[in-house]
Amino acid sequence: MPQQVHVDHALWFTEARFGMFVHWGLYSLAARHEWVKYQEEISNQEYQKYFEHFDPDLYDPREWAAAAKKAGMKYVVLTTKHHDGFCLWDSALTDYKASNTPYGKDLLTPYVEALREAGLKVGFYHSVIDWQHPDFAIDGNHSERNNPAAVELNKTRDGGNYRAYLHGQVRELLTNYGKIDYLFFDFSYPTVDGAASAGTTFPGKGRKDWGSAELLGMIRDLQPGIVVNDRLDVPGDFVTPEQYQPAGAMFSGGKQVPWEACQTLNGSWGYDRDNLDYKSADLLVRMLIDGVSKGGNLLLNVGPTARGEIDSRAHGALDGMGEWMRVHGRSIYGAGAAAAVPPQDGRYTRRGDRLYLHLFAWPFQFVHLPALAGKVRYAQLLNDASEVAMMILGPGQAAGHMTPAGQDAGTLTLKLP
Ligand code: FUL
Repeated sequence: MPQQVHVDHALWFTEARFGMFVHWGLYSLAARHEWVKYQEEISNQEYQKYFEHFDPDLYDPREWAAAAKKAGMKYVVLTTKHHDGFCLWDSALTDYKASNTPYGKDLLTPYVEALREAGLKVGFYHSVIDWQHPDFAIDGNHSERNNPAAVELNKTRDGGNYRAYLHGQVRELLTNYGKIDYLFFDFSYPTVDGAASAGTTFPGKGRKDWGSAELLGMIRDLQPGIVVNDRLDVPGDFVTPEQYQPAGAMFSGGKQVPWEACQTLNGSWGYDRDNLDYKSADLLVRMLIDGVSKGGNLLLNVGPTARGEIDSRAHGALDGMGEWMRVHGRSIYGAGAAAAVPPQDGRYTRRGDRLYLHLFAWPFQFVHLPALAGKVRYAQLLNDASEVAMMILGPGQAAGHMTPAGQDAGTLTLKLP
């Protein structure tokens, strides 16, 4: 059986397997991708209209928590600040925050309270990129990358000031909201020069120097139980492959660590009104199974609307997953990779002496599991605990006999001695 990799100080994380990512901020008003400021090169002045109209009257994080729970998720991760720099909490270090918009209030307190009430773990996402901060260097990943004044502007931008701001804000987040279980930083990258600023390197100004080791030290002091991802240029507790399903084990700093695939419902993280390209609940379930079968978690994203609601399309996907999780959750929570090689179009997950065989396609009437011949005590479908007959066909060959009973019945529980 492959070794199950976990975070030593936070077993809950790999037990949980399934969480909700929430991308929500000013870009939810533009409703066409969270990178809209960058993609359309919107100036701070033009982007200000979203700040002035930010008034999410339907914001009720208890509804988010209920939707996450119903879907079978165990934790939620909210964007405290995305790359546009807008802060959802009442930070003392900036005016660019929810409490200064027409909404006029901190959004994080009700969020953490709602999650705790629902028994969900509390996660924060925090962007180290900041297109609004006056000391954040303008480079090729910046919304102002083609600003003709970028080179001049950069001469006075001081990475040290930005670093102090970043550290100060993380301190606020980890001091003012009680116990925080999870932190997703996003993201450090190799130097990318913009068109106008090509060739500028900001010597001595600490460009993209997040002071990561010191920052991580502070985080561990403030929240010893927290799990932190690895997007700060230093090894983290876990890694966050983005919009793909890893093939197997993953590493950070040379050490095998838990991984969590973060995935969108429709390719955009922020609310994207006209994007109709939603993954089906069926596909999402397969992605979750696939991840767990390789030892990973799934962090599935929703992008609430500017009014603060998870829309019906996202609810549809979550509810569909919830239906599956209600009866199949025991093959997911606390489960991980198994040594056995699954049949075609199948995946194994394992928890203790239970081996779960998830069949993505019906193999007509029989599933052949030669490697398990004589090793299975009892076999049943997971959804209804109905028996699945087993036959030893010959040397080294075992078959489970199934009568297909509908698409719900795709998971077999194989009880091992
Ligand atoms: C990326 C970001 O740039 C996306 O907007 C999103 O937040 C994703 C989870 O991480 O790197």
